[in-house]
Parts: sequence; structure tokens; C-alpha cells
Amino acid sequence: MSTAPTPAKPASASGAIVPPQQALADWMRHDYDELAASVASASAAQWERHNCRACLAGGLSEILDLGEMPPANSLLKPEDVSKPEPRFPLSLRLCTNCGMVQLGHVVPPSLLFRSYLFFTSMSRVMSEHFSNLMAHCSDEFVKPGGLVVEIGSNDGTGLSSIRRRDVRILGVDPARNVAVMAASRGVPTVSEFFNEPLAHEIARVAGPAHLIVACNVLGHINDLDDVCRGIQTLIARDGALVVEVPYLGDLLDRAEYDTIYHEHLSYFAVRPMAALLNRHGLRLERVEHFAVHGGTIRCTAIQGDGVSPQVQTWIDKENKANLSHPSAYEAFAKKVVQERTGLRQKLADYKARGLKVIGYGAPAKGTVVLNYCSIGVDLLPAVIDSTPAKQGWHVPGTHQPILPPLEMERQKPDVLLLLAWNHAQEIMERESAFRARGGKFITPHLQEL
Ligand code: JHZ
Ligand code: ZN
Repeated sequence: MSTAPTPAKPASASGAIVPPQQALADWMRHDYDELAASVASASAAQWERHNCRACLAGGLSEILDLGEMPPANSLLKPEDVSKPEPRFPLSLRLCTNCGMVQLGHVVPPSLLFRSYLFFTSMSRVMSEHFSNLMAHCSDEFVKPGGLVVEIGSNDGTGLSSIRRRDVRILGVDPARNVAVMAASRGVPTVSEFFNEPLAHEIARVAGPAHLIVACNVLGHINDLDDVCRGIQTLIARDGALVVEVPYLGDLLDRAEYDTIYHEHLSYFAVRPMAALLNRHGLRLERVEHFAVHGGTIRCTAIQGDGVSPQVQTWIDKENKANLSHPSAYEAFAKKVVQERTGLRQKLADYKARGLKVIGYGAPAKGTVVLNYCSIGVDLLPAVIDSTPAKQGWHVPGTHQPILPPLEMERQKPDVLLLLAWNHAQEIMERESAFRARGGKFITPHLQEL
């Protein structure tokens, strides 16, 4: 039985567990108003960042410009579809000093992360992935009674999988709606941004952490030094840090431009990750590659300096590919433009042939594809998504209504544009009836599945 410390904040203002859908709706309303008000009073220059968030050097080079985009998860209520929407510049820059690829503009985090529409538990494959991570890493690093802290713990999927083990667990996630869900799964969750002061507070209440897990969250954080100082404050002398991030090499190889959006401020290669951790007294020991989310690296670090020989081979490979030089990104930028032309052409062809195409999945990346390629409701009238909290809302910018999977019957598409291509296997299994009657799946990256 876990004996986790009491979270600093209750799951709701009254301390009661609020039904997730209600909590979500409340927070969405709150955020939209806050977003609209703050954007109205700001200019793009206010969001710009000029130095590298991994090594702090100045002089970043632009490698891709995706134009002005609405925040990818700012779904619209039907009554807001005709109102002006906030848009922010979305351009990718490279630090030639350390090889860190990052966004040039920072949308205020409270506008992006206080209410969150991504739920880890929505995917069986991702739930299994995080349960495996927690099981292996807690076996390797945590003694009975030890503390596991997850930064960006979302709806508690990962931590709840080790809840009955002989370890203490604590989640940290600023999104109130997902913290409520985690609490209802028995995962105590501090609903705040993780930073150095919070790390001191956790260490004071609960003692040092033997395992700190941070999956798909470092890329979301502007002040990485603050977070790393927090990790160094909290981690036990013999503790480990396990970080997962989408891998820059995969982004480039497969032109996964749709994973570029305002929430993702950094696109990590191993070299800048190692350098960042080194500056904070952490030594990267192991890098493993997984296929999830279009290609992910799991980085395991311990207290110390330098990197292990295994990690050095990753860095050597990256140096050979010249990832710190803008020329390494030219082919990628060209491919992105070609994909846009190709996808628009393909959808126009289907339309001309009288075939109906709708989207499948309303992930953040779907907003990027639809907006960057200017795919409106004329080419793609709707998208399907199994997340109840997204259904009934509309895609930002391009305004497709988001419908539940049951609507497949009524929509009768001939082709599904798999916006959530990273869940292809799971979605194709779920929609096997569509395929059996001759339906076709295509991806924004012009694959036919
Ligand atoms: P999915 C997320 O990106 C969010 P997103 C986050 N910012 C991050 O860092 C990256 O991942 C790595 C739906 N779906 O996972 C559910 C179905 O409809 O690609 C989701 O809305 N049917 C933290 O937002 C969407 O697809 C299904 O069977 O791009 C998938 O979103 C399945 C499996 C999913 O996240
Ligand atoms: Zn740098």
C-alpha cells in the first residue's frame, strides 16, 4: 500500500472530487476567456525568445516557419467558431552552439497547461508503455518505501500502475482537470508547475525522490534551468531521473512537422539533453529508443558528470549528421512544403472523384496539419475522436466539428485522414468494420495504410 505525502493542494477548491467532465468544462471556460483577454493586449514580440533554453547561448538560426497558428489544443465551442481566434507565430530555430532545436516564441504556459485535453489513458498502447516504464524503473531504482515523483503526471496512468507496490508515489501536473482524474485513480497530485521552489517543498514534506520520471514534458517547459535545479534539489543521492521526449532524429527523418506546436518548445537530440543535464550535475547513463509518438527516446540519468560510452555513441552519430548546423535541416524544410502541396492535392482529387474524406483523431498535431495546409471544412468536413471531452467542440482555425466514433455510421466516409497517425494500429483495429467495407486510411504524411 502506498503512503504518499499529502498533496499541497486538494483536487478541487472544496477538496471534493469533481466529476472529470464537469471540472474540464469549468476550466475550459475559464481558460478561453483568459486567453482571449491576454492575447488582445499583447504583440508577437512579447512572446519571442532570443537565447537557447538548453545552453543559454544567443544567436538562434531559423530553420522552419509554419506561420501564425492558433494554440493546437484551444478547441472552440460551437458558439465561438465565428469569433476571432488567437494566433501565435510558430517558427523553429536552431542553437548552433549546442544543437538544440526550439520554438522562437513562447505562449504563456498558464494559457496552455492549466486545462489539458490530452489524456494518457485514452490509448491502450501508451498506457502499457508507461506502466512498463514505471515497473522497470521502480524495480531498478526504488527500494521499499522509496519515493517516485512524476513531473507532468497527467491523469495518473503511469503512477497508478505502481500504486500497490511498496513505494510512495506523487504526481505533479499544472492541469487541474487531469489532476482531478489522477486523484480519482488514487494518485496524489500536486496541481502546480514543477519548479525549484516546489521541489524544495516536496523534499521538505516527503524527503528525496529515488525516481523522478518526466515523460513528454521537458519539451513543454521554457525555463529548463529552473526545472533542472528542481530535479537536482529533489533527487536522492542514489536516485535516477528518467526522461522521455520525442526524438529530433525521427522528426527530421519522417518530416513530422505536425509535432511542432506551441506546447512543444524544445525538440531534443541527445547532445543538448546531455549538456543540459551535465550543467545541473546529472550524468546521462542510458538512451533507449521507442516507436511511440513517432519516435521517442528514454534518457536515464544519475548524479554525476559526463556521459556513459553508450550515450557517447548517440552523440557521435548526431555530430556526424551535423545536427548543430542549419544545413542539416534544409531537406526537412523542403519536404514539409512538399507534403503540404501533396496532401492538399490528394484531398482535392478525392473530392473531385466524389469520395468523402473525414479526419480521424483530433490530436494537437491534427490542428497543425489542418491549419498549415489550409484544409477547411470544404475538403474535410469533420473529424472523429474518442475523447468525450473533445466531442462537440471544433478544431481551432479550420473549424471541423469533432464527432464521436459512433458518427462514422452517419458520416459514411470513403477515406479517413489519420491525423492521430501515431495510434494507427489501435485506431485501425477499432475501425476494422470501416476497412472491411472498403474504406481507406491515409496519413498527413502521404502514406496509404
Ligand atoms: P495524441 C500529445 O500530442 C500531447 P497529441 C502532448 N503535448 C505531447 O507531448 C505529445 O503527445 C507527445 C484520439 N484517439 O496522442 C485521442 C482516438 O480518437 O496523438 C486523442 O485525441 N481513437 C502531451 O495531442 C488523439 O486521438 C483512438 O483509438 O498530438 C491522439 O492524440 C486513439 C488511440 C486515440 O496526442
Ligand atoms: Zn544551445
